[in-house]
Amino acid sequence: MKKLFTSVFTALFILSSCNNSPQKASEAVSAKIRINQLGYLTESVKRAVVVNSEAEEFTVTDSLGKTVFAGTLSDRGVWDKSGEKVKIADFTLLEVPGKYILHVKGEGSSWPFEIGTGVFDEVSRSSLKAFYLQRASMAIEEKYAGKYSHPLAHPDMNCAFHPSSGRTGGEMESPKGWYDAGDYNKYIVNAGYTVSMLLTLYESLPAVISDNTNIPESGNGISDLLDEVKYELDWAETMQDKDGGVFFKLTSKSFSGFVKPQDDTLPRFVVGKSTTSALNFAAMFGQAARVWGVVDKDLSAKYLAAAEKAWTWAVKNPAVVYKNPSDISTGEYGHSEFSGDFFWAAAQLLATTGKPEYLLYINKNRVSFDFISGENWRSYLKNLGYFAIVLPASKADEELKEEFMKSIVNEADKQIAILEAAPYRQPLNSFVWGSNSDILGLGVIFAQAYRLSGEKKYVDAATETTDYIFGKNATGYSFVTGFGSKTPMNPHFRLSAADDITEPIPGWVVGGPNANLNDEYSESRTYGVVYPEKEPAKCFVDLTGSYASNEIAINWNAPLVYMTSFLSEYSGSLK
Ligand code: 9MR
Ligand code: 9MR
Repeated sequence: MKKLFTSVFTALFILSSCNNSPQKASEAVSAKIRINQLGYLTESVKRAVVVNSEAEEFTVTDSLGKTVFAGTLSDRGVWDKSGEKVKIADFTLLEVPGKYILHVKGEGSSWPFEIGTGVFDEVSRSSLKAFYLQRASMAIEEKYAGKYSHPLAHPDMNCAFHPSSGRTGGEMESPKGWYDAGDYNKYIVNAGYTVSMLLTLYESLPAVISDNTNIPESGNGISDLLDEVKYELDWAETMQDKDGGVFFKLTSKSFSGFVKPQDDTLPRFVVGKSTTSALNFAAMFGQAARVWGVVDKDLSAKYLAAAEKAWTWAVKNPAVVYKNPSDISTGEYGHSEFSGDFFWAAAQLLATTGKPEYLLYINKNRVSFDFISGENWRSYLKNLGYFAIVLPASKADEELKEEFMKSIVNEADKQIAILEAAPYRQPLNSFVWGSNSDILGLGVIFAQAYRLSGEKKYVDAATETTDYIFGKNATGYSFVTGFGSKTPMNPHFRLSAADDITEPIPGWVVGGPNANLNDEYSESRTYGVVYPEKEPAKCFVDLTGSYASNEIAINWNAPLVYMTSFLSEYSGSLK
């Protein structure tokens, strides 16, 4: 492949000895150049976007200021979602590891970026470590957390049953688990997607997360990813009722203030019980039973029994919708169309057990594999079911595996066509609450298609999709805290807002552009924020008040861990 391009390469590649043009000290970083601020893998596609510019050329300089590459900007037309005239700078052929800056005459320079095989290694570890820092009910110690340490908070040892749980009076212990997001609550619906996405990463690329990410369980001989997931499962287990049903959430009655976790002393309740919480439980424990089957047989058997009890409950109670009772105002994760939830749980249980009853369910209730934007905690579940069926460890029959593989690859092809046609060369066209997790979820589809087909075009699509997250987007932000030059400094994140440290906890992707402006200021909603720009792909504001564009959440970070780990692994550098 490389040989084929030699002539183009020589034409574009200006050797440093012929043309030395060190960056002018006065040249400013241009907001019109949108680049992956972390960088590009050595042998991957490398593209940046330049907006609203009449320029036709670009150059790239190395760390000594020497021009090492020159190219033409290609016109991509106007993007209706951002209102910008878009051009693409393609420097794929620059394959020398190093630190670089891209320049557009008359506009300025890009943020610095790197080319190398290890570009995503640190963020892959950090985005998983973020989950450790999100743990409830234990002291987060300095030796693991550095300056982000804090004392034990939310022990959750005396949680009263709210009447909506179906129990009258009494309390239970419900410790451990991760805080859901910028708030300090714990929700079964959302834990399910998150656990399943992380376990899917583990099952697809088992060696990807080592046993040395510096968490308390590091060095125990088990991947830190599994240790981290188990901390959530330990909590989720407490949420199963004796009849197999599963309580919906463990929360205070309303959201706490922006206080340190140890200062949030609002009483916490066991709230609700729904078909969705039972199915989230059945799916995550059904999958965990498969994963722990090779790590710990007893635990695996216990997980499977719990999962099947929850499944049975859901089959008997197929239409129990969760709605916040009048005295509860924390997250609702509410929906009432459960076919995707059922399909996902049945697929996990089929992949783990091979039992005919789950196959029968799947065959009678096929839900198609496709990408739907928004609310990944419910819209993406069926896709996680497909990923389970096609795993090497899956006990589903070959015919079903074949069919599901085709569905995944076909959808990936459809999304590549969308990416190719989009001015920015990314596949998302709808920007709602958590849009960054939509982008990452699309990336996971490409990564799965690559696993199934071995075709490089899926890695390229995954790469360009990930570039969006790190800065090749209409806001110019690298959306992951602590990674890139222009990153969110004020996420809607209680742990970070209350910790007296300027830099937010690193490794979290924020929700991203949200054209629904759900938190915008109005006369009736005096706590809202003002969005400076209103084009859908630009509806983002780095303000603590913006919970609808700038919060962090476990279900948004799980696919970030997936994508950055996938690319690290692909480049061969992750140890
Ligand atoms: O802080 C809350 C955040 O974690 C949730 O995602 C969000 C939506 O449920 O709600 C936030 O809380 C806000 C509440 O809904 C309305 N009053 C202002 C609160 C934030 O300061
Ligand atoms: O991620 C959720 C998003 O899809 C919903 O539209 C939104 C409003 O219901 O709630 C989001 O979830 C929040 C949850 O309710 C409470 N914890 C913070 C979550 C992230 O904003």
